[in-house]
Amino acid sequence: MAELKVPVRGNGNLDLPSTIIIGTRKSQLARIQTDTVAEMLQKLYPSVHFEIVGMTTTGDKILDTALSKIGEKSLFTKELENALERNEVDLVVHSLKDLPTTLPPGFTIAAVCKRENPQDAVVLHPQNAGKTLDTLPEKSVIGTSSLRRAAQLKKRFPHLEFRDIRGNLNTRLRKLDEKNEFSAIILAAAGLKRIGWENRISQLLDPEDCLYAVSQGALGVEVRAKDQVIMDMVSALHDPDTVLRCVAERAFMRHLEGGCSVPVAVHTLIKDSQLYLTGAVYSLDGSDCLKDTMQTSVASILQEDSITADYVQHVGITAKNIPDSALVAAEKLGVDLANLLLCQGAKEILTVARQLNDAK
Ligand code: DPM
Repeated sequence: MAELKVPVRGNGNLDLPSTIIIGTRKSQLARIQTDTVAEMLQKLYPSVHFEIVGMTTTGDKILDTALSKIGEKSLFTKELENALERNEVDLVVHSLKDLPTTLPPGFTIAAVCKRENPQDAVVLHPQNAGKTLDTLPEKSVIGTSSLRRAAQLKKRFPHLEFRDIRGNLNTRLRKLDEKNEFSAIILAAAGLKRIGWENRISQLLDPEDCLYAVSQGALGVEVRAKDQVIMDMVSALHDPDTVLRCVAERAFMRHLEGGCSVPVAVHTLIKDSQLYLTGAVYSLDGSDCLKDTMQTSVASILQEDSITADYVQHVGITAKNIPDSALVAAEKLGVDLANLLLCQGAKEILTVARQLNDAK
């Protein structure tokens, strides 16, 4: 079949590949996320044939251990990256919050799609319908294996108890509904919405109750960093505001040397060309907390002329079609806020949290 020339944003005309293979994990959420991205790409590039290949990752196999205890950072990404490296797939769709802030050499995030609501949500056991975290009885057990959620909520709702729950979204909801172990579980609203269970959300947690995880609610598309044609094609999916927020959040996390295994949380907002970043670190029980907010101008996002020609990465993200000055400002904001908290003792809080969690 003759290849059509389709204009690609910021890059003139390109010779498009005839087939693009997309790798995905096999969970229902991963598949839905991958299908969403594949559909957006198919609309942009009707002449290209998109094929989806499902794969199992280590993270899908280890179902009995809390994520924070597994140490290995690229639990859900390694097998998919191996397939990318071997050219078995050309792109991989992830929840951006599961992607480490430092990617292995040779890979980059070529698209960050418009973010869903990044807030955490409460899903109640059916017998608790109508209740909130405030009104649940003393010693009600809440399921989460996120140290970040547990730390913040223990402090804010001292009458509740927190217990690990693992497995993909389907498994967790089944564990909640079919057993009487948990009164409620905490999950990302974005995942619930994507999987069609938005109606199970009884409460969205505001920033005062629970700051969210770095990049929560955003999808990232990982590619081979040398594959400029694919990168340029996929870059059309970048949502500029989401990119800037996630660059700031990821830079904050990376500079703190945080990860899945420490309680680090954020909140970001873009208003009148100002990017606001709130970041916090917690002890495991939430009693120690360092939290601050900083802001920077990302006004240059409106000036097309500052777009660079190079494939520069910012915390693993390549966004050639977004002004580099705005990306630099967002990254610096994350680093500056991390430094501010480090000066106040963030490193000590995180070190202790890590040690206590490892010893559990
Ligand atoms: C990471 C965490 C969790 C996931 C840690 C955190 C939650 C683990 C748990 C890094 N990845 O949030 O503090 O609750 O035991 C994950 C989910 C999504 C992506 C599910 C969820 C979907 C939402 C999204 C698991 N990764 O958090 O409810 O796209 O952000």
